[in-house]
Amino acid sequence: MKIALITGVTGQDGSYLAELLLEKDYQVHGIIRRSSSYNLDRLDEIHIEGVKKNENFHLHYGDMTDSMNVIRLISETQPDEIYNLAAQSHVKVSFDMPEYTADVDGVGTLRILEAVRILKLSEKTRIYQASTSELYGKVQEVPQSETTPFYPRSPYGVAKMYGFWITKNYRESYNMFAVNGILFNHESERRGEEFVTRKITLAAARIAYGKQEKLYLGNLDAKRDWGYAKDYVECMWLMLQHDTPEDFVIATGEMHTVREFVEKTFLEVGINIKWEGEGVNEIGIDLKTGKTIIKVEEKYFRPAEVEQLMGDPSKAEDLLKWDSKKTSFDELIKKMVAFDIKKKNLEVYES
Ligand code: NAP
Ligand code: F7E
Repeated sequence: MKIALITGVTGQDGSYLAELLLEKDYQVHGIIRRSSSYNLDRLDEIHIEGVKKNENFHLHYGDMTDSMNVIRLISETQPDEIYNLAAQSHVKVSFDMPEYTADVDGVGTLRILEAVRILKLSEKTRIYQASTSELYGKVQEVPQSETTPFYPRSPYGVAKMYGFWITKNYRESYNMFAVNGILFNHESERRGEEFVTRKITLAAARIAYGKQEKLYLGNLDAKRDWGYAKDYVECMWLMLQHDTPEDFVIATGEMHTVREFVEKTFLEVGINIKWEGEGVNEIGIDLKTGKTIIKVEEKYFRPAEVEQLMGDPSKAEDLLKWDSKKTSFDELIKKMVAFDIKKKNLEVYES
């Protein structure tokens, strides 16, 4: 039985990855943070504290800022594979908490790599580092591939840039199987509610059921390459099964605006949006009722924006036989909206 250690197991990707690895008969160890409120909801399929247990799934308290804890957990679990998914992953928040973001997302990666080296596990343990399309930031070419130069635009992007290079450096210096997955935006029913896609699908469900008046958004013209998280975690696993340690771009190769995401999502709940005005004065009107249901709010703008991202997934398609077209943009929206309506996450909500 293979042993995997997942940092960030309570996150969107960590929870899907844990399920995938359990299906593949792994012993899965996940690191969770101590929290005063329950933070294991995304693990409900495989674990409910004190209620439901999977004998191959083990949770341990830890934190990426605590080197001794990281070393002890790796020593105790002796993993064949480590998936380093833990991060302060919100780009806008990284402008408010740049030092913490650097510590967790940048130096945190070093802590994992150095622990593996100190414990003399370099030959046994393969490491996946959750790198990101935010490395491309102010894009230097379109689409972005493994050879496109980086130009990060946020403390998050810069911290992840350190994570990317230190992973590559340990691979080259110590011959470790340590790889970067340069993943473009990927979303799902489990996406954090403060990311734009989930904020929109939840708001559409609530507005359609009369539980919310308006949705406040930032830059409607930002363009992203949005995929489905469940498809992307499969690729993380494939990268660690590959013969040689290599970095891969994971993306759909399609780009859409936030505005388009809004329009399609609201259509899914039967609302046609008409746009009026410009910039911060732009509003989205429900064509049928004439009510303003979308407003632009400056507080959601970022000090430096990543205007567009679109990846070229050909290397992963060729070498890993990964299917970048498995879930389409429209299917992704349908899944998220259906979940948010069914979940009836529809308690009265003030933005
Ligand atoms: P997420 O939902 O925000 O999950 C982040 C995870 O990291 C959570 O489990 C969180 O724990 C944990 N975490 C945060 N700070 C930590 C700390 N100091 N010590 C230990 N754990 C900590 O993120 P995601 O969307 O699943 O993304 C997974 C990884 O891929 C992240 O590294 C992200 O930066 C990267 N990435 C994501 C995307 C995307 O589009 N989703 C694209 C490219 C790269 P709590 O639950 O306790 O907060
Ligand atoms: O923003 C714009 C915003 O926060 C997408 C993380 O998983 O993917 C994610 O980072 C776009 C940006 O994701 C709102 O300005 C407009 O241009 O959903 P997001 P992100 O910043 O792209 C990358 C690949 C990661 O690695 C990150 O970890 O949407 N936008 N209005 C808004 N964004 C938010 N959050 N909220 C708004 O109201």
